[in-house]
Amino acid sequence: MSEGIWTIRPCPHRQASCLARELGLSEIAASVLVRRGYGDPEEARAFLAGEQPLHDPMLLGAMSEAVESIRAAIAAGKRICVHGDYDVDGICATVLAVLVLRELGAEVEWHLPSRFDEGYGLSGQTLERLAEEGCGLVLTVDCGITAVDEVRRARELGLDVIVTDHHRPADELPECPIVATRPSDYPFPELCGTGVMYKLGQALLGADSETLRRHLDLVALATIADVVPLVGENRSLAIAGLRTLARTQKPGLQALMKVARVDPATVDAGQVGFRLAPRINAAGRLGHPRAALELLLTEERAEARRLADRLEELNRDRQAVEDKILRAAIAQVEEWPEAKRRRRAYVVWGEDWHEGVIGIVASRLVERYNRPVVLIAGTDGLWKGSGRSIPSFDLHGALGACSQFLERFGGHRAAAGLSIRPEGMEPFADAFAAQAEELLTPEELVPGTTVDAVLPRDAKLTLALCQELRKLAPFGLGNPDVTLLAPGCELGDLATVGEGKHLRFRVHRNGQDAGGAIAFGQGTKLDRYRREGRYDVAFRLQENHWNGTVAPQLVVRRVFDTDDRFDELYGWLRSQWDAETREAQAQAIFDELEVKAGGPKRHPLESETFRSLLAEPALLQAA
Ligand SMILES: [Mn+2]
Repeated sequence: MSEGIWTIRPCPHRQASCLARELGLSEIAASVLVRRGYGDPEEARAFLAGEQPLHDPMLLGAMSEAVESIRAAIAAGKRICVHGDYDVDGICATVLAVLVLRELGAEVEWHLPSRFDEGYGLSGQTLERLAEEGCGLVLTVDCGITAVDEVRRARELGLDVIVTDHHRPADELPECPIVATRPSDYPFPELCGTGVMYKLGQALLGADSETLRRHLDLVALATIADVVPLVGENRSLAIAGLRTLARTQKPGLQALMKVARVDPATVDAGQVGFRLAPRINAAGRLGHPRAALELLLTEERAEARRLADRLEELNRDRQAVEDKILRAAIAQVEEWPEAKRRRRAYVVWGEDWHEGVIGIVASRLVERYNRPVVLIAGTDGLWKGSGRSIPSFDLHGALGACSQFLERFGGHRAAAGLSIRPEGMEPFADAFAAQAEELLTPEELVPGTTVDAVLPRDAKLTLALCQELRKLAPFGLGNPDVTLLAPGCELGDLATVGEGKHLRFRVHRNGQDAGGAIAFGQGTKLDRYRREGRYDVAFRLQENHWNGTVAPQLVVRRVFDTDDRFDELYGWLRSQWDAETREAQAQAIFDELEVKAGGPKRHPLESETFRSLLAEPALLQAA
């Protein structure tokens, strides 16, 4: 399997050196910050401290109108129903809204739709039931922005509605107060649904409300789980929220961390994303999300334990269902004739697949095949599909182009859902592949690795560097974990671990041991790496606690073969350093690296000119 290519953004090194001096950082950490757009010392300091500005909640949509009608409803003794969604963001936003409204003395109930009978968003039926039961105001969270007809119907029934949401609006908006990131002049439109609800909470309880700050744990969970960019206000909310989560008083979150084996003291974005969020989502994937909401809301320890155990069980079931579908989908693709496997986008379906997990399986297949994938599950009547894409392909746009075969579709660039008649599947698969054929180049199907810094030859991988890079956390969309590249390594003591699944080895550079490495899921590559040779290792640096000791460890992302021509080109560059008159290309490389005698050393792979000469040696001879 191809390791693809790696790329690196340019870095004005003088700026990095200056930043390193100003903030007392290493050159490596400073260059990562510069490459991520935090070259200005003040901005970098604010970024590291997680002190991005929190904006005025009143700027968000029709905030004052929403606040007024909530206050009026409470004063009139109207019952308020919070209407959420079945995923982590929708559930956390519902819990937060209930807690804020209770704080204001409101009579509150909640409603979460089921993925299976009602589906996403507001339904007319639910609103009719609420009106009948004497509810006076519906507050939507994490949904509602496209519910134009439903809101109209609600008002006919005498039900007031306030929509809070962060999804993309359609051309027409519901006729009611809307607190949403779009359309709005709000300076940071990337909040998740719970983030939007938090701003409404600030408008109702005051920006410095102690109560609200206690519930930042919910905001951190949702912000990380909903995969919104972890920059700007989201970064501040996630950092403050993770701290709140570490000492949360919610019995449900304490119990959930216990069953998920997460140490509250060191909980981070990775543990939220990979351990806590899947358990909260499991209820809604396999059935009704109620158990997850009750867990977050309960004040009873015994009930919290019971619900956490229930989610643990559901999550195990979810995992089993997911593994089964994943294996079946891979088996299908492997059996396809060569021509079909060469398609640039895949549509795969199964009659007995569970529609609650096809989205996660589609993501796994995108990782595996590096192309857009739509997975379709058979149900009575219309079949349901879920697609995931690669960055260069607009999935929602492509579905639009194939819409003649679809009954319904919706979503965005990276992820979308659809429903389809069984007989429409073959022609849809052909049309979808044809779209990808037209829009995707073969290069775009090659996995790319973005490198944040190339290690100089004498760089040491120390615990201090680990700790420095960890200051950039929490990592996620918009702020990925830092990827370093150690070029020209030899790999020693290779062994598989975890029943052959993973690979463990030691990395040697320039004849010195640079550290222990673990490559998750790469056990099958044992023989490839056993070959004599040199490798460029892309990895993230992690503190590894083991047996009472702590040491830096390389968590390997990809291993590339070192270019055969590297030594020759490097030899030429070295001779040019001492030459009386330098060739123009050599001078260009020295200028890009901004190296000078006695200054910080930089690896030539950080120079674009050097990399292009390596890729095309003819360019050097031509000069
Ligand atoms: Mn959401």
